[in-house]
Amino acid sequence: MKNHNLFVALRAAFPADLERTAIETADGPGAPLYYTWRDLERGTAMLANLLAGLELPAGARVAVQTEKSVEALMLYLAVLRAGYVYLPLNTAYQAAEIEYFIGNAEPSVVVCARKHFGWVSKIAFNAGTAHVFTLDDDRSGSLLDRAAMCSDQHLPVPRAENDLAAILYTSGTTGRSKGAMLTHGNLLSNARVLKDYWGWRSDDVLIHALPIFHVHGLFVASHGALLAGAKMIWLAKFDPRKVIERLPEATVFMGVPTLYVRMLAEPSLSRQACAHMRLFIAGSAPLLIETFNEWAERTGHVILERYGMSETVMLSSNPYDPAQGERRGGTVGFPLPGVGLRIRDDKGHPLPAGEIGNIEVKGPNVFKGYWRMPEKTAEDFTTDLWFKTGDVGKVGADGYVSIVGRSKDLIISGGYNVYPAEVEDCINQMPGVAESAVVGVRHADFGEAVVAVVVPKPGAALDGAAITAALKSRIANFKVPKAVFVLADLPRNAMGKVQKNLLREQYKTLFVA
Ligand code: MLC
Ligand code: AMP
Repeated sequence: MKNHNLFVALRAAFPADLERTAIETADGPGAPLYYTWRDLERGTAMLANLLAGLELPAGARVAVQTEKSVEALMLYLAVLRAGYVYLPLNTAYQAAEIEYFIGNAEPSVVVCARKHFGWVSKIAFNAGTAHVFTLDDDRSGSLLDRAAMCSDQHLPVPRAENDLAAILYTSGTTGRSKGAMLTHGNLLSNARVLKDYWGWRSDDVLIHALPIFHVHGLFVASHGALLAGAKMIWLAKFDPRKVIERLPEATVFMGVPTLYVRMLAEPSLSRQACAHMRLFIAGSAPLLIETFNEWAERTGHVILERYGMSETVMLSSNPYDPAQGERRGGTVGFPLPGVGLRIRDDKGHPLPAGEIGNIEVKGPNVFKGYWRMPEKTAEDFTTDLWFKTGDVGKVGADGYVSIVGRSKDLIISGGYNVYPAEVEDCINQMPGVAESAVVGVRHADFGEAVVAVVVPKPGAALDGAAITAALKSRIANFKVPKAVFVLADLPRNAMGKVQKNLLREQYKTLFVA
């Protein structure tokens, strides 16, 4: 029987000459470091053997919160190779958030930074995790120490297309995060479609400057390069100057809009610097038309914008091949081959071309459901099994998809999702707080920024700076409001509902010139 393990397909795409460089580090301890394809083969085999030796139960989750490193990428590949389920966690998550994820996912293995071992292991052992390893970005820690003693020969464990490969937590409208269950088939089908659609080649060089705990950096970028047998220039932390310096050696770059905004602010960004590049791709948040136009003027390259989600990987893309159409700013292009995308009104009735409604999708890329949340899963699918994205948009008569808003109460700041309900819950638990409202407002750098309005209880004195400081220890830093206002009350309509649109209007120029 065919082995549908995603690792098998990625491994099959390695070049014949395993001594070629697969990844070159551009920053971090010891840079530049050169990892060959053989290093990836051997390193993932040793890590997979380490996992295999732990005799974990079938379907065991391996939760990972570490700094970005090539070894961390190898760990992801090793989890696939060993047939377990990878669960990446944003490094910004604080103890209470990690406690929820570990409690909810019940991983058998947790890997964390050495400096966090104390509190992470306590949470993990309390939740029943059997093994906690450490991994730092300088290749130290117990994970690699143990893997060094394992064999570098390993046969990828057989997996079916429908077997789980990863769980990605995405915030929920009610404040509780949901684990999106992605299968080997979801990830591989999407990676193959993107390889063809974007014309990936073995002589491509990708500048990888995104975090590897979300869909964009972990799947879209890494799978793209690996499936093409193409080299990556690896930045652990995005630095616009460093990226621009390396463009003359590269052919592909991927980023959230904030990365493009920051590169445009660098005088060194020029046509000449980009002359060797084949493709610039943007996604995860709306790319402003101003950024799209300015980029074309400064570099001579038209950014290709695409659209996706944790639950679905990539859904639509502007064309790469000019014969299929232009790359149109303000749109996310066409549904990818094999992806069904339709627009429905709130009652579920189909809408004609050009009309705005809810975006629903179907395809081999669409996830299996939310981890241990069957009711939530059922709610988010239509009766004919299309997934309700929570995005609002239209499909033009010429087939281009545009996203015009969201029906979900979501803020996207610098490519990270923030659900207002989660931040409000946290603020409302603080002493002296009667209630709060959190909204997203335009931000020149992050696209949107989180702003909170807080109402004190009668007689209580609240201080915005103290609220910010308290939030920093409880939620990831990108969720912490960039401004906190203390007001006597919140604007409400006749029904008593908080009018967030009025707050957005009031603060709309806070972070833009
Ligand atoms: C950092 N900060 C942010 C932030 N990132 N604030 C709001 N939104 C963000 N995204 C704040 C920190 O809280 C900190 O504040 C200060 O900025 C410096 O932190 P830093 O870590 O040094 O920031 P920096 O390196 O500049 O990070 C900015 C960034 C990063 C844009 C490089 O946010 C990033 O890598 N974003 C990419 C996210 C991504 O990969 N998304 C893909 C999701 S997948 P203070 O006050 O503590 O000093 C998905 C599906 C799809 O959506 O379609 O792809
Ligand atoms: P996440 O939950 O992090 O996977 O975020 C997915 C959400 O990001 C989508 O539902 C969209 O709202 C948004 N998104 C992704 N790509 C784009 C894009 N190109 N334009 C607008 N929004 C996008």
